[in-house]
Order: sequence, then structure tokens, then C-alpha cells
Amino acid sequence: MKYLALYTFLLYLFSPGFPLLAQMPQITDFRLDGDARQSGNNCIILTPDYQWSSGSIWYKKAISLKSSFDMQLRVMLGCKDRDGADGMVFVFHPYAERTGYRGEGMGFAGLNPAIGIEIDTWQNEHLGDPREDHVAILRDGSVNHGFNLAGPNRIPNIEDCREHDLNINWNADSRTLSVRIDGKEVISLQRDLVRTIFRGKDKVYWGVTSATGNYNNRQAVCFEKLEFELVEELPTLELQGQKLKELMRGRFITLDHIQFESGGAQLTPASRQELDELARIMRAHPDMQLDIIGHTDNVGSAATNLSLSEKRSRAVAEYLKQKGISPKRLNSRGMGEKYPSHSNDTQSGRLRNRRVELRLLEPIA
Ligand SMILES: [Ca+2]
Ligand SMILES: [Ca+2]
Repeated sequence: MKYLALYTFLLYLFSPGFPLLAQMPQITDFRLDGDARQSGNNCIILTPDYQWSSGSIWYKKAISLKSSFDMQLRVMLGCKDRDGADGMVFVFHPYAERTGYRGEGMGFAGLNPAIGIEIDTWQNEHLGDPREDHVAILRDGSVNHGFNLAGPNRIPNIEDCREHDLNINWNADSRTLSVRIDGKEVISLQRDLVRTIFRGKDKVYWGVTSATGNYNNRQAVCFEKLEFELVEELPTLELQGQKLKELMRGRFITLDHIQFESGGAQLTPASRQELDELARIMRAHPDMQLDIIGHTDNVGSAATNLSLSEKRSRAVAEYLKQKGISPKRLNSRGMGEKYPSHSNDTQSGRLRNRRVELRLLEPIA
């Protein structure tokens, strides 16, 4: 017995490519966001089985993609096959605080830059989803298979009321990400993620997001064994104002005073004041790169709203350019009416849904 222990220790010491720390994570090692709730036994319920719910958990410490890692989780996608939704996504992301959009977004949509390994249980035909449950490797908060990095690969029905083993492995030497469900490889990707996704920054957080929409399932994740090297938490920059602090921490913020003439993309004079302040901050922080995201209410057709949201985010970018901010630091895009922040049933809700969100494209280290 004594020799076996010694042998195991030596094997650990000399195993190639795995100078790793085996971690048995505690629930307190994670940040919970949205509807995520602890359910004992190292498990977290990400969404209860009701409509339009979303939740995520984030490991509080960053990891480095320059090191290999191996994570063994158990996932539960719910008990309803035909009318269960939407699935969950294992995510690498430079921020550790936020759940993305609900419904088909699975709590991943909008998180950018990011890598996401999705287990999708609801077919959204316009995103290229197959009818069957499937896995894919997604990037930059897009759940559309037209833009994904690998997949979609069909898997047997996973909404079977049972826990399934999920293994995520990153080999830093061969730059290969591979995913196994119940011991069987379901998808893999060879790619320089640091260079092509995270703009040269190797430190990322990891987490799991999930959501429901018009249909739902109780979705949960449990932790088995995690092997990785921890790195320090990513530094944040302190600035005046709670909102700017949140922006610097990687959260989405909504610019309260940015308003447009109804149905148009003309900025009101009050908006300019807030944008002048933003331009001043961007000049003071030359590393700062902004993602500018336009949204609308649900009045009018979806196509018109999409184009309007794009015009509005471009108007904000254009204004910042006029104030001397390089266009290279500005990314503008529109989401149309798809992701309301409030109910569209009331006038005040619709007003709040006609909004422009900002987010840093990468953290400021
Ligand atoms: Ca889907
Ligand atoms: Ca299914």
C-alpha cells in the first residue's frame, strides 16, 4: 500500500504536460448570477423549470490558456424532451460576473469575446440548429451556427432527467479543446484561442450559463474534479461613478441619457453630453475598446428594428469618432428587438428597451 502511494505520487510528479493542481471546488469559489441557486452536494441549479429564466456561475479566479486543464462536471438538462429548453453553455470569458441573453441565447448570447461549448436542447431554425439535441463550439456571444467554430454535432436526447458526465479538456501544447459527454468525445477544436479569440490575452474566467424561454427545463450543474493552474484575478481600473466602474469590470451598461428621435437615429442634445464624457474617458484610457450595442422596442417589424438598432449604435460610434476616438476602438452592432430589458407591454418598458448598451471589448489590465 505504501509503495502504491509512492508510485502514484511519482506518476503525478512526472506526468508530462500536467503540472496541475487538482481542485475540489467549493460553492463559495463561484459567483452566482441571475436565477442560479445552490442545491447542495456541490450542485447549482442554473434555471428552474419556468419561462424566461437565466442563470450563470463563474469561478472567481482566472485561469491561463497557456496551461492545460481538465474539468469534470455533471450536468442535468431537465426532464422534458419535446417541450424542454433551452440548454447550457460552458464559457471562457475575460469577465466573471454576468449572464448573457435569455431564451435561445442560453445565457451566452452577447458575451464577447468568448468561447462557448453549448449543449443546446431546443431547435431554433433561424440559428441553424438541428432538430436533435446538439453540441457546438461557439464564439463571441453568437449562438448562430453560421458563425460557430465547430459543430453542431447531434447527440442523443439529453433531457432525460439524468445527470451526465461532462468533461472539458484543454491541451495547451497542441491547442486542442475537446469535450466528452458520458465518456464519449462529442466535439473538439484545434485553434490558437489566445491569439484568435482573446486578442493575445491568455487569462480568462470560466463559467456555465443557462436559460429558458417560452419553453423551459430545470437545468443544473455539479462539480466533480477540476485540474488547472490558478492565476491572479484580473485587475480592474477604478474610475469615478458607479456606472463607469461597472463598465470597467466588464459589465454591460446602458447609457441612460442616450435617446433618439422617435423612429430615427438622430441623437438628442442631452445624449451628446453623456457621450462627451465617454469620449473624455476614452482619451484618458487609450486601451479602452468599446462594443456599442443598439436595441429597440417591439413596435414595427423585426427587420426594421434590426436596421434601426444598427443605425443607432453606429450614430453613437460616429459621434465618438468626431470627438477624436479612433474607429479601431469602436465596434457597433444592433440586436433589434430580440433582447428586451423590460416588458414591451407598457410605454415606460418600451422606452427603456430603446437603448444603447456599452461594454468593453476586453478588460483593461
Ligand atoms: Ca437552440
Ligand atoms: Ca431533447
